[in-house]
Amino acid sequence: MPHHPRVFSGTQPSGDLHLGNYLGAIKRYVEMQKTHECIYCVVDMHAITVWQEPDELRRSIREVAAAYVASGVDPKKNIVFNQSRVRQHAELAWVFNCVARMGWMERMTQFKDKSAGKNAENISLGLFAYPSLMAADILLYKATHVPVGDDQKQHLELTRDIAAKFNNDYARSIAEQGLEADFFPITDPVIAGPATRVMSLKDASKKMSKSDTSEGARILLMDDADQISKKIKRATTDPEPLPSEEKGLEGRAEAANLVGIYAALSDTTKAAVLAEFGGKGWGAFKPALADLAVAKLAPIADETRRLVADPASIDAFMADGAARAAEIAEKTMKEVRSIVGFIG
Ligand code: AQP
Repeated sequence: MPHHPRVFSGTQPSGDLHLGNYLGAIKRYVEMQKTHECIYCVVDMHAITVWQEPDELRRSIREVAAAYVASGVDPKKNIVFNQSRVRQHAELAWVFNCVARMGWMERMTQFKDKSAGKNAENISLGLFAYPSLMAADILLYKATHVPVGDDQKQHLELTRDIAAKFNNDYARSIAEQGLEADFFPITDPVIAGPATRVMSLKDASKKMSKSDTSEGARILLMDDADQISKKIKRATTDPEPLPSEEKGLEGRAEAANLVGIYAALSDTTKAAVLAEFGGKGWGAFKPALADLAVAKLAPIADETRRLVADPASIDAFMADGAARAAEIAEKTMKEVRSIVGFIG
């Protein structure tokens, strides 16, 4: 039997949300709730794989949950909660730590990047196990679709490998329990649209990221109009005018990035943006992009601020979401415990 279609995704409360998080993930969460049953998590357990000040973590958890809602996620129709509240995430992650192979984990490029250089001896064990916890987040809800940015593709492949190995290693036990042979679904990543990988405004060979030391490299969801305009104005570009067709963006990473951002913000395609701006210079395009970004982001920032001013209401919808999530999670964990051979 095919698995019931269900969407799961999450964002870390590990710093200020930026345009990449919004266009690559949160905006897509909003779109998918129109067609799917959705579970959106604030992944606080992932956040502590690198050090987080406890007060700052609390603030950030509420801000990310508020940003989901301010962007248009409906916490009544969907489930919105913070990960640590549903203990089964940690429990399933342990089982998956025993399913995943060291060789698989060692190939994860995000881990290799984050553990490279002088930090090598001082990184947490949790950072290495991060993708196994991510597989648990997704498979706990037997999610079939996961909207993410392009940087998460390899982690989604690992999730599929873990699901397949679990289904295979425990095939006999799964059958004995009277459960479907494809106990865990082979989840599809949903990486689509014109901005699956938003790049740094200062160096288009690097993705826009929370941990970039250059403030000017990223637009924050909470930036004001002035900051947004300045950052776009100072974004690195080449001297050529914009091409009229997408093919003309080849080899022009900065231009491709800004056109992709414009397309995603205005819910259109890069081709349509170039049909409008082809032949025009940056002096025309950058102010138009700045106006568009301000028009789209300012209402979200205002609404996020309004919501975080009342933390009790955020905690209330997260508690409600967690209770509904826990029901699904416990059903899966009960099955997993008996499949594995645990008693009780
Ligand atoms: N630049 C990006 N373009 C498109 N999507 C992106 N995402 C992140 N950066 C971009 C997507 O946002 C979602 C949440 O990401 P996360 O906070 O869980 O983790 P992250 O990828 O570690 O975020 P950062 O900002 O890149 O943090 P650092 O600097 O710590 O590495 C995911 O769906 C992600 O794909």
